[in-house]
Amino acid sequence: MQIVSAFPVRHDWSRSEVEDLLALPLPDLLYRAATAHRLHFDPCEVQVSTLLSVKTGGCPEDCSYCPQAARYHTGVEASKLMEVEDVVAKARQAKAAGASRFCMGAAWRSPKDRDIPKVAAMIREVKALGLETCATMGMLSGGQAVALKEAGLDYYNHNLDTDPEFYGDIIHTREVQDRLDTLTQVRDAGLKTCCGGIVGMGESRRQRAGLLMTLANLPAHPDSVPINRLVQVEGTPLHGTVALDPFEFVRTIAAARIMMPRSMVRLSAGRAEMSDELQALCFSAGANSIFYGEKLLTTGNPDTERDNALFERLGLRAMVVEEVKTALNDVPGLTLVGNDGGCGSGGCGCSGGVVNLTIVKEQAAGCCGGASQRAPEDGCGCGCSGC
Ligand code: SAM
Ligand code: DTB
Ligand code: SF4
Repeated sequence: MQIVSAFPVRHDWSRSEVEDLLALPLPDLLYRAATAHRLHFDPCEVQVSTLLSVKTGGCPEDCSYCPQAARYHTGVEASKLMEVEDVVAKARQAKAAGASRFCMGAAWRSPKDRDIPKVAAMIREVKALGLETCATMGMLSGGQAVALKEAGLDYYNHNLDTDPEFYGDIIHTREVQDRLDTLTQVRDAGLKTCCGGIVGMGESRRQRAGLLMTLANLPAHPDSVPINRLVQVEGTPLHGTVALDPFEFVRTIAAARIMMPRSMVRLSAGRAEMSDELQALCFSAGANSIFYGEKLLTTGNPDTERDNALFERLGLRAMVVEEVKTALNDVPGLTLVGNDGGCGSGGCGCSGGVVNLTIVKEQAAGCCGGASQRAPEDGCGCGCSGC
């Protein structure tokens, strides 16, 4: 029996292929993304991370979107690296509120070696609470990445932020290659990578395709892919940028899900300005991670009551710990089978799906194997007795 997956993990995407994906009719794009999502995850589970700015403002970089760049007048006051016990107290609160991962952010171009012991102590103590740990602190040397790993760091967030072709329009104080070099140090140290970008910075769809292509063609797909919608902050050069069509944002999430099917796709910054309906579309398009808690780093996030109510209304559950589901191909009794133009059972009369795939699970006589992809309790809809 030929075993295939309609969503192989690929690292050879071309820009035009991604543009074609982004240009699909929305129902087709959402169907493909939702199918990819279900192959690797429970679509009703959302991983929940909480962010804390452990060193705020005063950053020497000139990222045009960022309220923490010292050169812009955004009202963000620079502060020193927080004390370890204050960080741990915040992490304890985040855990009690239901977060499974705690992400510590610092407004640095890169940490100084002298900062590493204190950051390592924060990581060790947060990890000891039973939380997954993540840090985002700018560029790292190989030695710094190893030191953070040894302290118990699970993830390092370092975004590519935008299409390499658009990068020079947004940031002038570093090159894309600097970001790629840090990602290499992070992977080489055995850390998991969290890497994504921002949309809504005035980029074209072609440039959104370029960002997704670059992320998916990294040597390993990032374990987490944050898709941020630009939070427009007064005083930053990007304040006043024409707002992105919300459906373009949904398309970006869906394409990320299809292209990086085993990664957590995070509906990241910008949720405070999104309607519940837009967020619901994003979850349906394959987003399965959020930042939870009233604040991101310096800007607002939906309050926890609003998020709890949203999860309740949508029937979503928070993952207790991030537990990336085993690929279906690894589950005993379950096989992915190529399915050209029909469900493969023969004579059941169904037309097959848009996605060239049948999931066969210890197939009962007369069953089409669930090719119609409906929920099992509804029956497969092909006239057999149900899958
Ligand atoms: N300084 C480090 C760095 O740049 O990697 C870590 C902190 S930086 C604030 C982390 C990420 O926040 C950036 O890569 C960017 O994707 C995101 N970010 C910053 N300002 C944002 C904004 N106004 N809207 C959306 N995302 C933003
Ligand atoms: C990411 O991709 N987005 C988060 C996290 N990683 C560090 C940060 C969003 C920051 C939004 C602007 C602010 O709050 O300062
Ligand atoms: Fe500094 Fe990071 Fe903000 Fe850029 S995004 S200005 S590097 S804190």
